[in-house]
Amino acid sequence: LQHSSQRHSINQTMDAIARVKRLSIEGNIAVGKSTFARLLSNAGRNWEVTPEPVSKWQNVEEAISQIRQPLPSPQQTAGNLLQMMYQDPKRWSYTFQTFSCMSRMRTQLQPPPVQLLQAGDVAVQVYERSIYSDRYIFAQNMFELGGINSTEWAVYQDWHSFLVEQFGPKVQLEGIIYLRAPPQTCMERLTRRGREEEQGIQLDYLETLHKQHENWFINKSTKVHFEHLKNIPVLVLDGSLEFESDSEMQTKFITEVTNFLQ
Ligand code: DCP
Repeated sequence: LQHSSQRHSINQTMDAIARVKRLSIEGNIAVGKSTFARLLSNAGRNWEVTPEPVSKWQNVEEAISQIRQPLPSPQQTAGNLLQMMYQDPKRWSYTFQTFSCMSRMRTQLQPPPVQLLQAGDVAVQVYERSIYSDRYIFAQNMFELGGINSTEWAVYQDWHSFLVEQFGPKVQLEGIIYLRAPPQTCMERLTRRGREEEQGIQLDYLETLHKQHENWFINKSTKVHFEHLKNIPVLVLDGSLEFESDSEMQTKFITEVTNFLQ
């Protein structure tokens, strides 16, 4: 009996997954992904936005203790991994990329909320970034810059591919929205928002990340390893526009995303 009810719930989950379209919003640091995600959360009642778990990376201990028992060694405090990575990239980039991808996998594996599935024929789940940009934008960039060495890169790619293959459709995306803007614009926004850990970031770092985005989404020269990503639809939007206080532009963006989903 337990077996058949388990099977029933797996079938329900798989059915639910099939009825949800999953999109990720991609773009350089500080381009405005969170603002855009908030905008999309108002696009329809069957849209759900999952914010990026940045705060978890800023306080690793708290993030972990919410999931399981406190860390085994009380004398040592697990700290602000985002800050550690920017202060000492060679020491901490691999650890950071492991933890950020893990926290995102955990989020992407959550089943879609029930109300989302009841609300309409097509439910839309929007993520800020994805386990794919973690790998093909950030980790790859850090490897190319020398913050991740070739052994760490091999290990990262191995577990990443293994987990994506194991989780299958649950972690797949149906489309990508690329908020595209010049690195200089992102630099200005980054300085304006003043997230403490990021204050040492230089324009040339944003330029390398911009190149990674362009290689994947525009030039299509990034080698991706998963079938579902090879021809994934990409909607490119002009992220340099200041849409936060422009309702006409917001409507235009929402229409573009809605059409993209058809
Ligand atoms: N980061 C990283 N590696 C990853 C993911 C993120 O180094 N795999 C870093 C870059 C930023 C911080 O984490 O310092 C958050 O990055 P995002 O660009 O994802 O988020 P933002 O808050 O900058 O997005 P936006 O301002 O566009 O909403």
